[in-house]
Amino acid sequence: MKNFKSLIFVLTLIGVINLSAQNPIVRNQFSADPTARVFNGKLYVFPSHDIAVPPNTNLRKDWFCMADYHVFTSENLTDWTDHGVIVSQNKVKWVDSTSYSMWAPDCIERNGKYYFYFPANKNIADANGRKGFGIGVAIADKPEGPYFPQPEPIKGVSGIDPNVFIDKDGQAYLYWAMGNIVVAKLKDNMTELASEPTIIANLPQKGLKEGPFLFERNGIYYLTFPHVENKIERLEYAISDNPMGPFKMAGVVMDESPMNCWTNHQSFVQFKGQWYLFYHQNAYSPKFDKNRSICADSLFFNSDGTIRKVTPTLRGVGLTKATNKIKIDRYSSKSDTGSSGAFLDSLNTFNGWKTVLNGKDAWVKYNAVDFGKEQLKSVEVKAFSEKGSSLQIRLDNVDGPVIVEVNVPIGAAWNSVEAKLTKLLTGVHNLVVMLKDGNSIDIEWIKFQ
Ligand code: FUB
Repeated sequence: MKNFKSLIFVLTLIGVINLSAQNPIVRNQFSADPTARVFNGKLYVFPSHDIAVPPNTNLRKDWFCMADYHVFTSENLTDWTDHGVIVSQNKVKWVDSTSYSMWAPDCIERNGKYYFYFPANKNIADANGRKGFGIGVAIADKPEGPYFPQPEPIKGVSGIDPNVFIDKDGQAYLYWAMGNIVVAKLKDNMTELASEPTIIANLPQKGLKEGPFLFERNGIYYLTFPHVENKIERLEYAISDNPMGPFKMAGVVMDESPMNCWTNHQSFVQFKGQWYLFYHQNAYSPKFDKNRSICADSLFFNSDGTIRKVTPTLRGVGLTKATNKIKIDRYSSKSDTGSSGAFLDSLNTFNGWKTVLNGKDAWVKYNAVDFGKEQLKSVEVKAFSEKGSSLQIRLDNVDGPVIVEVNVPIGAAWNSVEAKLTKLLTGVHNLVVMLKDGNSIDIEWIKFQ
């Protein structure tokens, strides 16, 4: 037991520990600006890492504070592993290690090497006397690292939010943001520009644009970027038949954040046949939108190649194992009245949420629960109900068959209640958790065995 505890401690220290599925994906630290890539059949996410402003610094309390980068992986979009820090501000020669300015990164593979691109404030002025943001490259033999940063940032580039695209003919392009979106060709060594930077034309002129991410599908080059059309950023895209343009505006991929997060930042990836949009919101920090959390949702194209707008979900992507503690507060849908989610502890939001069902027929629906091959026989529910109450779990939808009724005894303390299923379950199912009578119930999780 002691050895097991030390193993968990060590794994936590180096960051190799499984995280949960659902949105947000990363549940023990802030994460933002996710770039998702598929390397060797595995999904890798390279986000930036928001932290609280360290004490005894002169840093702005109302601004981004970012000192390093982690990488996260998943083979099934359900289980995620944090591989720990790959690049940090105090290990890069050219970076001002007091600036906490490691903003949105990217990573790409070329000829068996992995190139990690990141912006940060420079500690030395360039030939024109400018410090500001440079973009650096760190190189690794494996996507998890170790990454070795180049001693200098890329010459001729000042700006943020690097994104690299390699076309079918092998030509690599670097995109970045500096008020406008800029593109230049990269040399084969991936660390030097091969052409003069060009501002991409025909994009909206009014309102900030940043965070370019370019991908190609069926011969269409999609240049996607956050843009402030109104008050905060939304995700937009333009299309072209050439990675350098000219581009034509094509629409909105995601509207402004319902949580009022000022920024958003996107990447698009196809994994095991399905397209996904990775983005961020401020789910764990509703009052301070510079502490963000990455999310993923499925993405679909129309037959003419245009992108269908994505609505952010709590449920996210990937199957949830029935034998795990299922946080149904990450529901797929809910009744119009009587159902809500709330933080378990608003002072420690990483503890997550609970579901509150209050009012006759209040329900939440939770999709894609994997009961596996073993026949599961019972459910355990962590809940409380001050007046005592009971809930039903139904299959598929609100009118679907009841698979179990759970009585939650009177009491204001969290309780674990078990009940037998009316039928043995295997395979993947959508579940509806519904209040049977009118007394309110708070639910932390449900779990099958
Ligand atoms: O994370 C810092 C900055 O906020 C990024 O570089 C921008 O894209 C925005 O998300």
